[in-house]
Amino acid sequence: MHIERVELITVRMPLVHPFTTSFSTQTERRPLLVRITASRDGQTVTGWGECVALFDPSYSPEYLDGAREMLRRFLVPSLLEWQAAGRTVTAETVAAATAHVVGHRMAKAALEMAVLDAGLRLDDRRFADYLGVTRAVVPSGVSVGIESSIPDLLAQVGGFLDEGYARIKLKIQPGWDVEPVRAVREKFGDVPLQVDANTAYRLSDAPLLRRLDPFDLLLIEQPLAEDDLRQHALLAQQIATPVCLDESIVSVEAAADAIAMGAASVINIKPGRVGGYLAARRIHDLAEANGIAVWCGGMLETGIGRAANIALAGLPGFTLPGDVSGSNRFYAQDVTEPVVMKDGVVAIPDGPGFGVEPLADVLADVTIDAVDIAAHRS
Ligand code: OSB
Ligand code: MG
Repeated sequence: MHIERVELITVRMPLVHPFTTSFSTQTERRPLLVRITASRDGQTVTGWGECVALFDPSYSPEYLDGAREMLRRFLVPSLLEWQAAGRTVTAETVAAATAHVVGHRMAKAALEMAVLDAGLRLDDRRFADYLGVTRAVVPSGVSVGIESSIPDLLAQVGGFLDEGYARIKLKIQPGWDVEPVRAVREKFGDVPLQVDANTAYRLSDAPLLRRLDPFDLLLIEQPLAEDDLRQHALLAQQIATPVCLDESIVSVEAAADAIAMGAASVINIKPGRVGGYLAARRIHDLAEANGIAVWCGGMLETGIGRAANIALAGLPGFTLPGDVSGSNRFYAQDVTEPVVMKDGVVAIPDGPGFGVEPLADVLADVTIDAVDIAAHRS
């Protein structure tokens, strides 16, 4: 394909309810969308990507303004230079075209994602078909933040269970762990339940974390620090709850190390965190070959990222429900037609590419910044 133009569109979206984790309280999200105009054989299409970096560098080193600057100053120019040198531009070549930039995987993932969507649209092909996914729907789980009281938490969880969500994930931190889990088990019984600590504990907390053993949780996500695979392996030997990694899995290599060390028996795959959907697919394949379950994580995506995640979650190794909830779990108004959760599942979109695009009037309303980069005609 020939890239004509790349736009970096920052949008502002209020959350329907504050989302508190061990690292922050969010009341709004500012996703960065990447719009690519690309052509081939006289046909011109628009491809969309979404950068999952949060506003602050609190979940990962990347953050909104840094990712936008990285794309504007380094990644997009590198891809355009690659193109000007006569090299092929496809989703499969974006990583090579930007390989001289160290790190910044979320920014790279957003660019690769937009190229992937554009390329699939030029081929009139669905992302799910590209992946070889044959399922039409995937189970939908929901991530529930830290609330100010147990009754508030039970009201939230009760609402999501009434809606039909297939699995509940509770955010935990020291002081908000055994009691909320016990309260949810006592009130709602044997529902599929897991917890996410976002690195809030230390290995010396193993005796405390062992108190979660009797609650038969599906998993505990990222209890310890991002860069401490070895201590996760030690913790896994001291608790019965399966250990799942999120923050630690920044690449295919990190996934291979974690599996080899016994640091994780489950992996949360977030395409943005690992550098894109192609790396995400490779981690899925690696995990499947090693008998490690995976599920699709979320980063409060708009309908764009949500649509792509839902297709990815259709791969056979995704044996646990993902954080792929309906748009209304976070947003009163999504930028796309809303993703709808019904009967515990969300449907893989039908159109070419990721099958969704922003609604022009909504996009205009929520856009707070736009950077426009034109390619030189060769
Ligand atoms: O740890 O999975 C996480 C949101 C932002 C940053 C990190 C995480 C999360 C979530 C929300 O848990 C998942 C979602 O988008 O539904
Ligand atoms: Mg997590």
